Amino acid sequence: MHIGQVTFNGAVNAAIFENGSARRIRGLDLLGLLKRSESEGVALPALAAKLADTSSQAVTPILPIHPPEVWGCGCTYETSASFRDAEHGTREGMYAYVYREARPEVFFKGTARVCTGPGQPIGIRVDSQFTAPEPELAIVLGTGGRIVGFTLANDVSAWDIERENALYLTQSKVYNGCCALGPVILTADGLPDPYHLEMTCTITRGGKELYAGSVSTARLHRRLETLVEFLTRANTIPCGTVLLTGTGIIVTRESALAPGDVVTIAIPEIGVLANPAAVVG
Ligand code: DO4
Ligand code: MG
Repeated sequence: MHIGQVTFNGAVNAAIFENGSARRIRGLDLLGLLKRSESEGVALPALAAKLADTSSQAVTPILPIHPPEVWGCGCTYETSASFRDAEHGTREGMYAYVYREARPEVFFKGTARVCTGPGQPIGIRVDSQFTAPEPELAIVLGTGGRIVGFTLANDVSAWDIERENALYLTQSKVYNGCCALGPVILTADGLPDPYHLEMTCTITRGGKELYAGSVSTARLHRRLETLVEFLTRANTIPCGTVLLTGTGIIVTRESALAPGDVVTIAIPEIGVLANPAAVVG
């Protein structure tokens, strides 16, 4: 099932998305629906089906969940690790180390405050000359790290700030509009095999394609359960936390984001997430 959120009369409502339209779940946003499914012990798709309107409306999806926390994983694809070691000229293959070793890179990406939904602007920091999209499969987690669904994410990052010094990672990763999510969440029962998904990413400028890339999640070097296990080790995450699983698509220097560029990320089973870029001061 595809679920997400819509706005109706100024309120955010959870909704089921099917055949291009949405059936609203009145009085609950997606986080509220997820918490209620846990407290009632009912599976999320079953509760959504029970509470949704019978009639559907042609409304566009917004941010599919307002996550209390968003975390990111890094160097989970070889392309991300080797690019970063080469780009940063690391002495000891710092990123290769993280790719190889049992403990993955896990970093705090922010809260709903920095998240943006389909069609909404993603941020280019005013002090960055090389901001890049990082298209990623994202997991929506329930209490205790249970995987309840999947969505698309753009872990927008100021690569020049990250490259200047590893200790600047937080500033390269966390700022206004740094995380796009959506367009909807595919519930876990609808995706028994998340390791064979084809993801594509394009950047267009003035209507012309500037960059196109793709990756299969078959190249993901970690099990999703392993990423969740490290995230939740000695770290009690709240229900509705979103975990970004790392990028396998590395854009070129020529494709550094400029205001007005549109980044489009797609996985057919989940949907298409498109966002224009804008400078954030
Ligand atoms: O430390 C670098 C971050 C890596 C990352 O975000 C990724 O591989 O997706
Ligand atoms: Mg990333």
